[in-house]
This record gives sequence, C-alpha cells and structure tokens, in this order.
Amino acid sequence: MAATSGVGLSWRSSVSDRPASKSARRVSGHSSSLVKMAISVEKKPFTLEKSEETFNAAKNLMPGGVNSPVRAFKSVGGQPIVFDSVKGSKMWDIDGNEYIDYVGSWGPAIIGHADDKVNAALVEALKKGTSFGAPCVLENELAATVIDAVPSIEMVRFVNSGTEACMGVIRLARAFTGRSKILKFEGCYHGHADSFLVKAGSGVATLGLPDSPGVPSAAASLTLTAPYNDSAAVAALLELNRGEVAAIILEPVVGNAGFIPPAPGFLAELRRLTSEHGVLLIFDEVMTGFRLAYGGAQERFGVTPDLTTLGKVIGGGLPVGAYGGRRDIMEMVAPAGPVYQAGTLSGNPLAMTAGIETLRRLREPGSYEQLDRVTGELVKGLVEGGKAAGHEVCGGHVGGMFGFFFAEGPVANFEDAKKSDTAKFGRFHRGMLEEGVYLAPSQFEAGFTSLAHTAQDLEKTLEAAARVFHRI
Ligand code: KE4
Repeated sequence: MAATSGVGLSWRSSVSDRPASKSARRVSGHSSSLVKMAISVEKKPFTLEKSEETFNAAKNLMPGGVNSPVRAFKSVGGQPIVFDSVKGSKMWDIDGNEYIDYVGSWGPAIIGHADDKVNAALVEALKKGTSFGAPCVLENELAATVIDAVPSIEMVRFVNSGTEACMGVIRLARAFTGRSKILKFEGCYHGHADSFLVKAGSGVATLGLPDSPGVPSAAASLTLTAPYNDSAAVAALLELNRGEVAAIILEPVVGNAGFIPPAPGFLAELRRLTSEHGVLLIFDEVMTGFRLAYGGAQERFGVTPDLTTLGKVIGGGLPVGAYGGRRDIMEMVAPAGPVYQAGTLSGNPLAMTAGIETLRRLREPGSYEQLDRVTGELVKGLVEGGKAAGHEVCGGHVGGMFGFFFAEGPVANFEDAKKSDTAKFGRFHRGMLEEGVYLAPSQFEAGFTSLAHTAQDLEKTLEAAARVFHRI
C-alpha cells in the first residue's frame, strides 16, 4: 500500500470514490474542482509509533534491537525505522510513512527493490527448492557471468556475505605468498573478520569503537594500516615490512568512511608498488562491484588487481558474496588446492537466481549511463542546495554511488572525514527522514541510487533538502 509521504489529503474522506456515470462525472467534475479548491493539505504528523513499539521490543530480543549495528541510528539519533515493504525506489514503514530510498539495502537494490522479473524468477526457482547443498546449474551461470564481467576474475568462489569473501581472500593471499601481514586503509571496511577490525570504517567508525574488543592482539598486529590516498605511506610500510606483506586490500572507491574517491593515480601506484614487492593487490568491490560499471571500479579506473571480492549486487538482495581472481591463485582453494573455505548455503539456487536476473538487467544498454546521470544530478543538487543555505558541503559520486560531508572539503581520507560536522549530518538525516527521504543513517556510509529512481524522486528529494538545509 503506497501511503502518502507525511502529507495527508483530507478531501479523500469526503469524496465518494465510487465510479460516477458520465453525467454524474460532469457534476462531480464540477464538484470535484470545488473539492479540489477546498483540499486542505494537512501535514499528516510524522508518527513512528509502531516503529518505536516494535523497536523497543526488539531491543529485548536482539543486541541493540538490530542484526547489524548501523541500522540502530546510533550516530544520527532518533527513532530507528521498522519497515514493512519496499518496491522500486520506495520504502514503507509499519506506520505507513513512505520514503524515497537512497540506501537500497546497502547496495543490492541497484535495479530497484522487488523487481518484477527478479521476483518472477525467484518464484519459479522456489518451486524447485531453496537449497540443494550440492552443485546446481545456476552456479555455473552466475560464475560465468561474473568471470565475463570482472577484468581480474578468471575463477570465482561464491560465499554468503562480503565478510566471508574478504575472509577467504585474505587466507588465500597468505597461503599463496607464504606471508602473514596484510595492509588495509584507515576507514575502509572489509566485513567483521578479526583481521579487518583495525581502524575500520562503517559501523565500527559510526559507533566510534576503538577497534573491537575480542580481536586478539596477535591478529591485529598482522594488519598494517595507512591513510587512504597516501601511496608514500604505503611504500614506506612495504619497505619496512619487506618480504612480510601478503596483500594490500582496499575499497577502490571508499564507501565506509563516507564517500571518498581515489586520488588520480593512486590505484595505479598501488598496482605498481604491489607488483614490485610481490604483494597481491586485492580490490574489495563488495560495494563498488557492478555499481560503478558492469566491471566495477577496476573497469572504471582501468587498474586490474590480482584478486577481487564481491557481494551485495551479485545477490540481488539474497545472501551472496564472492572472491575471485587469477586462476593460478584461485586453484589453491579447496578442494582444488589446500586452502580451506566452505559454506552450507554457498551458491544456493535462490540466491544465484536473484543474482543472475539482477546482472541481466544491468547488462541492458544505458543502465550505467542512467545511474551515473541520476546520481550526479542528485549529489550536485545536494551540494548546491547546502551551500545556498550557507553550509559547508562537499560531495561526489561515481556511477550509482555517492556521498557528501558537511565540510569545506576535499575529503581525501578518514581523518578528513572525521573532521566533518557529523552532528549536523545527524540533524540533516532526521530532517530528511521526516520529509520522506531515507539516507544512510551514518556520516561514515555512502548513498546508493537505482535504475528505479525517477526525475520526480530527485525533484522531491532536492526540494526536501532545501527545506531541511534551511532548518538545520
Ligand atoms: P557483508 O558481510 O555485510 O555482506 O559485507 C561486508 C563488506 C565488505 N566490504 C565492503 C566494501 C562493504 O561495504 C561491506 C559491507 N557494507 C556495509 C555497509 N557499509 C553493510 C551494511 C551493514 O554492515 O549493515
């Protein structure tokens, strides 16, 4: 049920919605124009009563009331929203409020939520069962599609999340090189495995965790960190740890410290340094894969890593992650080789189906031009609107991924991002929520558009932003 987004049209209760005869329509046409004049557009109060009730109950059942920390709105404040349904670019909460959605389930909803063709394919797949625990043809189909699309991937392994993909790829890199250390960048997030919860972004940054308790110092000590976009720091660390670093892993466009694009030449310099040192280069494209281009950031920026992780989009909303890359490396993964990694539901037919249909839609001509255009217009309008209201705002986008900071900018790394006005971001987030626009509930996240976002969605978003910028 598509409710109105916070604005109630009171005339609907007084005008019969029975179909009128032609003559009656003339009368009703006249009367309806009077009615229309009398329409009192009342601002329906933005109530979250049911969300509040449900979330309070959730907090007794699940830690913080959520199954992933960023959903708890800790850094933006206010009542988290409990949703009832999603479709296209929209979401509806259990209080009947409608939102234009720029989170897209954190990336998977790139062709729009609940796509009819994806749903139809899932219904057919469901009739054959949900999981075989054994090979199915659909795994071949999605694997071949991913291999055809992503420049670095000659062979791929499917898992159930981005975290699993990043865990698997690091174990593989360590086995292939015989080295133990890895290098990541401050503010980047590669899932919640021990090795990565060191100066991580996303929810770790959102909650201001000094890095998670429970991670043995022995594990953390094997993880080196450098500021994003600082290739000199990387060169120094590789020199200092010569012969000990198995891999560098990074978000080729950062989405987990807020949106931070690579400086010109940064990715190419990492490729040169890693080749020089016998270090594997890993692009974590869980967020950027199939979002910045059909071949991901590596196609967009023309830099090919040795290994790549994927997730989100390739599952089309069902749990799928993947890691892949050079055949000589991937052939080490069990049972082809000795590097063990496994998963009960990996490659299940439902998840494969959703991924196959989603990527099929993305292959349609013009998809990425549309994503880039819509997202560019959105972020340009947000930055201009913020500045027109007297705020320091900077932002950017690549393909269907965007972000902005309340800062003069440019924001080149996590330290810069942390200096932005995160309290103002929280006020802006709440204001937009009350206007029916759902943004990521943290400054240290990115925003996502879809092929379902319309010019009207953008217009409503930017009109709402103009009002909120003036209120905060
Ligand atoms: P998952 O385990 O959440 O599927 O993927 C981990 C991951 C790995 N790499 C990158 C670049 C990622 O962005 C992610 C997960 N992204 C977050 C959003 N920043 C997922 C949302 C959440 O944690 O609830």
